[in-house]
Amino acid sequence: STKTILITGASSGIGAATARLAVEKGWQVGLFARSEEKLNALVEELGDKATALPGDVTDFDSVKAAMDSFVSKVGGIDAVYANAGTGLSAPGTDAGDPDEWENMVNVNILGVLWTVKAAMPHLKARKGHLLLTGSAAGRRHIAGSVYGASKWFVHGYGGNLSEEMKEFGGRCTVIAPGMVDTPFFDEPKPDKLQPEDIANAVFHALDADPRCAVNEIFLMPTQ
Ligand code: NJP
Repeated sequence: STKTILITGASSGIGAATARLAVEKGWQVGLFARSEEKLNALVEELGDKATALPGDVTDFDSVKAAMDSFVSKVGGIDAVYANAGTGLSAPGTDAGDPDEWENMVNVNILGVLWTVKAAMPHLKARKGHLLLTGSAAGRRHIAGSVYGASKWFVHGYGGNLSEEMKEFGGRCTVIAPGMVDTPFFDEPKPDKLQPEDIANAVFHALDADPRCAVNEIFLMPTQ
């Protein structure tokens, strides 16, 4: 039967590239993000295998409603990709902007928690697969990065979830990319990773034999 995946942060960059690859592979895809207009444009491009699910990851009820509405349309969820995230170059010292810190905590930490909580009943029902977008900055120490610290949370949480999800035969993968050429940056980055590279990594984890848990994928641009 047709596999299904719900992707957060699907309106651009890595999320949109993963949605395109999923549709190419015949999956039903739920596209979650705030910009309804961008999601509708993507559905227009991808056709009836895609469903726009506008919402905000910082609001648990919004994520839960989207999961429930996707399930009532496609029957269940095999995979959830918690990919929505925001990066601001906020210094971690007293020079940091408290509003930027709060926004990163809300989207990158709480947003992932709410997504996982809303996803879990559906993933349990199908021995499903959870994927999280972490970061190379969530695996190494770099200067000026409350962003990196929020991604260290994602790696810690995802690793623990890999253990907890064994209880029901589920799997969890954290993807740790270095710099990817997406609207995350104002300038194009043609030499860096492309969003399709991350989409391929997502499907490497999803397509792995059930005996194989791909817990973490670290990808860096060669340049
Ligand atoms: O960036 P971008 P990426 N509720 O800006 C959505 C991580 N990462 O693809 O809500 C729901 O194109 C936003 O949609 P909208 C990064 O930290 C990147 O590069 O409509 N959705 C958009 O679809 C992030 O976790 C690099 O504005 C919300 C998406 O998130 C992930 O990769 C390196 C939202 C962001 O797409 C995807 O980022 C790395 C909310 N409250 C990790 N707030 C890199 N690009 O170099 C935002 O290590 N979104």
